[in-house]
Amino acid sequence: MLSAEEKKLIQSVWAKTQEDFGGEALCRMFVSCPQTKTYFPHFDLSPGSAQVKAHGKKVMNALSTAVKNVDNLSQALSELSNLHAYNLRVDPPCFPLQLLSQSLQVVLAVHLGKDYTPEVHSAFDKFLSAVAAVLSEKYR
Ligand code: ZNH
Repeated sequence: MLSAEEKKLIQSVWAKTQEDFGGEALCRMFVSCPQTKTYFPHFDLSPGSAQVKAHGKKVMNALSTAVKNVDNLSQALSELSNLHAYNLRVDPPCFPLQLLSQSLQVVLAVHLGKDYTPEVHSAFDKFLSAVAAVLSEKYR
């Protein structure tokens, strides 16, 4: 799992993120893997869509909760994990989850510039993998 140092890096860098990073990450995911759009048939997915922005905020808020509860992710994200496993059935779970994590890392790198050091990148990569593992742990 994450070292104390990595947790500190994530917390300090998370404070520099903005809600609209989520929408940007979603847009990147939709472009890099158009198949992921099929989970959002009820959304307007055109550039600048208010629905994508709103959904991006929800994702960022969920990640804020995860950052605050990094030692207790399973419990903190339990409801979200149920939602993805039982209702949304994002399948196969690890593939789109990884795509969104990668998209978010690119968004972080673009916006944070030199603050997104190799150490921060590495810590975020581990953190997002841990979140993805929790979101997919209830799949059967
Ligand atoms: Zn998800 C939803 C988060 C991934 C798909 N999500 C959701 C929400 C949240 C989230 C918070 C909201 C909930 C409520 O409302 O309650 N996700 C999340 C996160 C992640 C994710 C954090 C990672 C990291 N998802 C994902 C993916 C996909 C998805 C990858 C696919 C592709 N989700 C989804 C859907 C939904 C959600 C479809 C629903 C939407 C609506 O609204 O309808």
